[in-house]
Amino acid sequence: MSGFPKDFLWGAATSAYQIEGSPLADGAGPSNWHRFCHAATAGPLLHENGDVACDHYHRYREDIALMKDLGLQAYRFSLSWSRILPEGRGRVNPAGLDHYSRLVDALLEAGIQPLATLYHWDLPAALDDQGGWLHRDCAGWFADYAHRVCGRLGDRVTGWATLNEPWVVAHEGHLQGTHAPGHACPGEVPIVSHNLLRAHGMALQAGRAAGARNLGLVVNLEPKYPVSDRPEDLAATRRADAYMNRQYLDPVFLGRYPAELAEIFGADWPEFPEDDFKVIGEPMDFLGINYYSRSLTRHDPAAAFGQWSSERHPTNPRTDMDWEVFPQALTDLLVDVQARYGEIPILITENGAAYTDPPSVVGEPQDRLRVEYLRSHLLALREAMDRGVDVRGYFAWSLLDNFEWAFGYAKRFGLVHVDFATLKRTPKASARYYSDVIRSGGATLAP
Ligand code: IFM
Repeated sequence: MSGFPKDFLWGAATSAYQIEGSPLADGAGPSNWHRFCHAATAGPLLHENGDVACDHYHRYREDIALMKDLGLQAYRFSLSWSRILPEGRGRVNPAGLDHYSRLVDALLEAGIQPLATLYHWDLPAALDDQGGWLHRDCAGWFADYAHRVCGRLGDRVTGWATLNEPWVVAHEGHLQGTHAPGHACPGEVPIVSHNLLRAHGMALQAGRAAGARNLGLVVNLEPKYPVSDRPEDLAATRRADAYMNRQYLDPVFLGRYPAELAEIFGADWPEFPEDDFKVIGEPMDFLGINYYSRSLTRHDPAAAFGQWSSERHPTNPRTDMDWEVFPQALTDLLVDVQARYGEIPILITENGAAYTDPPSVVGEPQDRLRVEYLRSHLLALREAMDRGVDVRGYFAWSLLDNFEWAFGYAKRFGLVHVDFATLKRTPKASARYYSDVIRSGGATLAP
């Protein structure tokens, strides 16, 4: 196997609501996640919220110093839409834009490339009141927001992701009800997904018109493997793959939805205007892929949705999310994506693992399982590159332990430990390990 190319980009990722805290500071409006967490009847399982999180809103300079110390070359963060447009559209809150402008300048001063995500799940509550992603106009509201942000930061931000993981927005927010806005209504899923994809295409156009360069979409891909060779398990696997993975990539690259979706949604599957697919298919500069795990699929006529059930391998190791550790699937999915959709520069925009770090007596937490997770996945990534996949960079999830949505603060994904009582940051062994990998250009990744 060859090493990583010299210009390969090494980074780490976070998102606004998960780390910033102070969600209403300096004129910001509430987001749907702020409201979801504070609702008496819904909200995260642990009844926690992002009010303080890692206080990155105030401590970003300290965090950038940490990134510099670790040798990160790029930092992927998201912008809070409702800090910038408190009502989601119309009036701009200059303090919100100024905050991100300072963040970007501080990153550039530290020699770190800023990669900004425009939407990582925190929708302005005022737009949620109007239907949120169920409202067809939400795509246009998002494009207006993209235009304003790209107009202000487009001269300095080196890469833009329009959306993070549209599948999670639709599935957790509208089918499972475990994420904001907390709906459990299967018929909403295709509408929300379609409006998110339209929003993505329109934001590409609006961002470019405002001067932004290097724009793409971030999807989370979870390869589906059948539990057996029985025809019904193979068909169920195709449905599960269409629902989670191809639902987003087929319209973007092939101009149509996978046929299995009509079968899955039945009478809830809408007719979409043909012209929408021109917008959705607006060419991208890169594809961002988040990879964590794979799942095994079984035909299951009793399943509440789609007639399949998902399983984890019974004996392979799992992370604290109960996600199977299976690096081979990262190689497989990258090879498959390139074969199905053609060559496009790919960034691994998230990859990482939640583990309860053993308490350290002195010094840094010895998170050996996370080190092994990173090592094995970087080797799997390099294998895909050796097989001809055009991967340009890798972002570990996450820089910091943070607010893991419905799981609150119980799941720790950070390379850097955060003591949520004192907010003290302590790099873990995985941070040092990753730092060595970066400094050696991947050469320290012994197979
Ligand atoms: O924390 C999330 C992130 O917000 C989106 N991708 C998956 C991560 C781990 O669950």
